[in-house]
Amino acid sequence: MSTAGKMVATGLCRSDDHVVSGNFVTPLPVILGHEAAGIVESIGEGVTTVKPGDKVIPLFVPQCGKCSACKHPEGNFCLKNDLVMPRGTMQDGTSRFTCRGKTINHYIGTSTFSQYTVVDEISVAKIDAASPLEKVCLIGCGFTTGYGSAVKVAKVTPGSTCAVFGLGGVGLSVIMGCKVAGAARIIGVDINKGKFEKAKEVGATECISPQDFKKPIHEVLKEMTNGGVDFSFEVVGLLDTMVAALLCCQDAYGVSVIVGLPPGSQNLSMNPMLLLSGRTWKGATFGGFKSKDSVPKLVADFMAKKFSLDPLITQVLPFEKINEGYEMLRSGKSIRTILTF
Ligand code: COD
Ligand code: ZN
Ligand code: ZN
Repeated sequence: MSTAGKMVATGLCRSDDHVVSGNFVTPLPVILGHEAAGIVESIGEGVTTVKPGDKVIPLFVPQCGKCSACKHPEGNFCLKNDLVMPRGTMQDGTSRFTCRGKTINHYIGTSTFSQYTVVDEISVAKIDAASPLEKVCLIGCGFTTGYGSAVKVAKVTPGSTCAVFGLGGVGLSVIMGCKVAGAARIIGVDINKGKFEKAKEVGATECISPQDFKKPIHEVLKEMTNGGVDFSFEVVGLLDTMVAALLCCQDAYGVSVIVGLPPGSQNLSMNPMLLLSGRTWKGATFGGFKSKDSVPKLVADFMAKKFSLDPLITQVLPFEKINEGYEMLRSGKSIRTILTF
């Protein structure tokens, strides 16, 4: 049930870099890359949902449609994922990549840093034939992760107040989701003030840096919002900001969503009273969206101009300049670099 595809565009996401730095462990050697769009070249036996020539987006969270997570109306973390216990293979346990005779591992079912890749049918979605692949590739990870965290996981309500910690590509996408959901106040929080302008461009109503205050940032936010925000989002990937995000939401009804993943396998300790007062603490991968069902719909929403992806794209480079692209991400100078093949 495999699909071979020609890559057209791939985004540079933090998580690929987490493999390079050792913070996310997956079998090596590996072809990284998971935020992409391409065109189907050929299909294996039994494949029915895509055909050669289709424009597609690979899905780093698959949707098998049969497991308990896929069958539950709210679940999206398909049990066939290769994120929790990475095997670095196709679903059948094999690899389709070699280099000078040596087997190369797959990466979370996608491996998009390659001119061609092979994915399982449950790890690919067909999208609108008219869609610009060098933009909609972002729907394969960063955009959807952030946007879904607001509209699907938190279920942001019209007129509400939101706080977003971390204004990278994912945080900006959270802001876009809050805006589409009708939030009245969206407060961006980042230690890099260079991120504020873009955040405001996509919908933040105000931005603050924790470094400008003597008080802890959650206290500042509580004061700014008469007792706490309705929805908060942690989009940095640090334990401290996870706690700050939880603390800054309203004690009795605030909802806090963890989007970031801390380095290593760090644990948090927290006071249960923070939840007994009525808060909700949530988290999700890929914005809580069932991937194969939702990606085509998100592309349709993009084509209908419900949201723009342009603010997320700092630069488009040829594939060969991948290291230059990662240098920009590491130094905080870029939001997303798109590589084209
Ligand atoms: N307080 C506030 N902001 C901070 C702090 C802090 N203490 N420290 C850093 N920041 C800011 C940075 O200045 C930066 O602007 C922002 O936080 C982080 O942005 P980026 O550009 O580094 O990263 P993103 O937006 O591309 O991704 C961030 C995530 C945390 C979402 C990502 O790294 C992650 O953990 N993803 C979740 C795991 C996941 O879903 N993986 C599946 C495939 S991605
Ligand atoms: Zn499943
Ligand atoms: Zn990603």
